[in-house]
Amino acid sequence: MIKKVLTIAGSDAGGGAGIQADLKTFQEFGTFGLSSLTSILTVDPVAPIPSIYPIPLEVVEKQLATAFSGGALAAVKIGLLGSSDVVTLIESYLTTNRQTKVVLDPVMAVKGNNDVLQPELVSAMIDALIPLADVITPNLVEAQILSGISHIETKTDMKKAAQKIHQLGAKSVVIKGGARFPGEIATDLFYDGTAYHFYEQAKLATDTNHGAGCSFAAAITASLARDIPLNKAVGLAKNYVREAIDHGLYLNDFTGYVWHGAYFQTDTRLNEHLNEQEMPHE
Ligand code: PXL
Repeated sequence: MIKKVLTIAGSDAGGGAGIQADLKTFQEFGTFGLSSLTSILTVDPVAPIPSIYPIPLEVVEKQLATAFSGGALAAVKIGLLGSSDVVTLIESYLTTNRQTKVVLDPVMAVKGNNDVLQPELVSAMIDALIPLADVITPNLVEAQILSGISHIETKTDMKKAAQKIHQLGAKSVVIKGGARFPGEIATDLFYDGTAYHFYEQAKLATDTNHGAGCSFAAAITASLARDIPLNKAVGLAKNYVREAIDHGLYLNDFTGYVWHGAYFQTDTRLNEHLNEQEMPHE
């Protein structure tokens, strides 16, 4: 049976991050994607400034009721929330449905717009969602906020931060070093409460990386739904996102998105089937 995977997140009208990144990634990983939108994010056509429009709470609730109408899903990813009211709602759906395989991408800032960095949202996330998360996937900025370690600049700092975040109640922690981590190596750390695993690759020179964090967490979520062990899921997600960044595309002069079809070569798959087509008879 095809596994059903839900994303609870914001819509990125540009198509590279948020719900769009999640659904595209779920499909690439051979899972059936469902979505509950918490907000809609638009970008200014002439400047890299996003605006965030929250979805009314009752509409978020109706979407969650739809998504969970057949019971728990194979896995759930949580991304951009927008308000702390949504946190209580999500907590109640996850616990009522005894949802397992919950991946929390603790989105606290969107490039160019810090509106989501509300302190009450961060504390609601810590109180209600982190204890329900099987995996939490902070980037460096989010890891600094959650761990209270103000500068994460070395692998030792990363380990300390992962340990602190693990103490908040997430079963596993994956810190995304991303472009911000100093040096030439893109470094991610996976900590399951006992062992530390580093994933290291040379950084790419391209800046088509919008949507990388969402796609990474979505790839882990879909892999979990498919019963892939976490240590392999993280490595697969990293390779998937690396190819997506390497083959990214520009929406306009200032926003470069990752291409979700790169790793599994979606574009050439169609051609193979096209070649099998015979000319229709008259
Ligand atoms: O990458 C964080 C993020 C999360 N969710 C949505 C976004 C973005 C970044 O743009 O648009 C909807």
